[in-house]
Order: sequence, then structure tokens, then C-alpha cells
Amino acid sequence: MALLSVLTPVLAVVLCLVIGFMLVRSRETATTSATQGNYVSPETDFRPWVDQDLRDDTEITAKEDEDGDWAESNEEEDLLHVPYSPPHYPEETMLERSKDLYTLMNQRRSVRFISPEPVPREVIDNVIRTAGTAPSGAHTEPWTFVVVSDPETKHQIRRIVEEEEEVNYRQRMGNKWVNDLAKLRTNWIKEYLDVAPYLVLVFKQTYGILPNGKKRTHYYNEISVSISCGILLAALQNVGLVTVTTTPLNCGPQLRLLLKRPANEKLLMLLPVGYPASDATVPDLKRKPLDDIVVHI
Ligand code: IYR
Repeated sequence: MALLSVLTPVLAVVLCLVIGFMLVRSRETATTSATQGNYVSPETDFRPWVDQDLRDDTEITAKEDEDGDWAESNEEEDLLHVPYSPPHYPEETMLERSKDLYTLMNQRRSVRFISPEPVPREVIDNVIRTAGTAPSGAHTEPWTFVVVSDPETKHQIRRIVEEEEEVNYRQRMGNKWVNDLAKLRTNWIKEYLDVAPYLVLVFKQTYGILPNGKKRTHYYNEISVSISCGILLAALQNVGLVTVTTTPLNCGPQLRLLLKRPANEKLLMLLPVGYPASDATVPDLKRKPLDDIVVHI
């Protein structure tokens, strides 16, 4: 009995440690499975958010750093600096151009009803070229644009996206998110993935590979690729094409494998591209006035 009363506090401490350890482990598993894009059990209270879905293997690569896989520096050779003199417009012209671009961009809408009408491939090439003019960290140009026009591949993409999106809408996103989207009338059925003549899948390269096989740091890769997506949207608008910016939650790894992209590439955005369907509708959204979005100091 005496031994038991001595052992009880020890047992209680051991029990607490075991429970604590198990809790930490279960949290780690939930986070890892979400970040790796694996299925998240609906029982876990974990609500993935786009940022988490986009988390890449920076933690892993930081560890690999010690293995000497990384290049010492991104510097290849010295760069020539050359004169730069783009047009300097008179103020009147500037005003007119600023208005014209605003008018064009203000007509841009996310369109979920896309026509199957073919679009010239050269136009898409030029749009992608334009997106590739974006600034990037240390000019690493950390983007890959996968342009899919093959109907069978488009259909496989649709199957992957719809299967995951159904789980997203039913379980992962949670009621608040689904309710917030109700007014946009979106759901997991994505007909445009079959119908649009092109699907553009934008991948961010979380690191590069140098000719000597060493890894090259892609500084600010996510913001760089995001900027290029913005330019891509403007380029599409400029030629009268439409798209909807989609970030299919939990689909990245499967789509990367389907499209045979390497492990350093993470899906950032999926854009169906084409002309709007003749009966396309969009929600009657209003944009915030200038005074609500600008602060002059
Ligand atoms: N990715 C889903 C959900 C979705 C999320 C947001 I935030 C939107 O503004 C619109 C949709 C989908 O594409 O349906």
C-alpha cells in the first residue's frame, strides 16, 4: 500500500506526459497532412485556408541546406547595366492612358461560364510572355505556366478538382466560408474545366536547379508569381478573354503529378481561359470607391 501511495504521483506525471505527447503528435499530423495536400479527416477540427494549402517545403529545404544541396550564391556572372529610357508622356496623355487602362480593367470580371470557341494559340503565348515580364526576387523568374488544351487532360483535371472541392465545400471549408460564398453561387461543379479551350496552371518554383545540380534560392517566389498572375489577368482582359482565378484547395500535389511537374513546383493558381459564353452571367458586384482604398499622407 505504501509503495502504491508513493507510485501514484509518479504514475500521474507519466500519464500526463504520455497524453501531452499524443496531443502534440496529433496536431503535427493534422498540419503536415494539410500542408502536403493529403486528405484531412473531417473529424479533425482543422480548417485549411489557402495560405496553408500553399505552404511549400521551405522547412524541408532549410534542413537540406545543411546537406550542401544548395548553391553558395545565386550569382552566376556580373551583369551589364544598360541605359533605360521608356517614353515620357505629356501629362494629358498620361491622364488619358490612366483612364483608358482603368476603364479596361474595371470591365474585368471573374467569369465561370466560358465558351468552347477556340482561341488562337499565339494569343495565349503572348499573354504568357506578358505574364513572364513580372518582376521577381533576384530576377529568378520562379514561374511555370502549364497550358492545357488536350481534352482528356482537361477532364482529368476536372475530376481531381471536383473530387477535392466537394470535400472542401462539404467538410473542409466550414459553414462560415461556404455561407460567405453563397452570394457568388459557386460550388464544386466546375464545368469550365472541360469547356474552356485552355486551362493555365500557374506553378511557383520554390527553388531552382542550377546546371551543376545545386539548388538556387528563389527569393520571394510566391509574391513574384502572384504579381505575374496579376499581369496575366490584365493581358487576358486586354485581348477580350475571360477567366476565373481559382486556387483549388488540396489539389496541388495531384495536379502536379498529373502534369509531371517536378517537386520544386507548387500550384499557385488554375485559370480556365476563353471567350465568355454568350449567356454568361456574373454577380452584380460593386467595387470600393477610391476614398475607401487609398490613404494619402
Ligand atoms: N475554391 C473554391 C471556393 C472559392 C473560394 C473563394 I475565397 C472564392 O472567392 C470563390 C470560390 C471554388 O473555386 O469554388
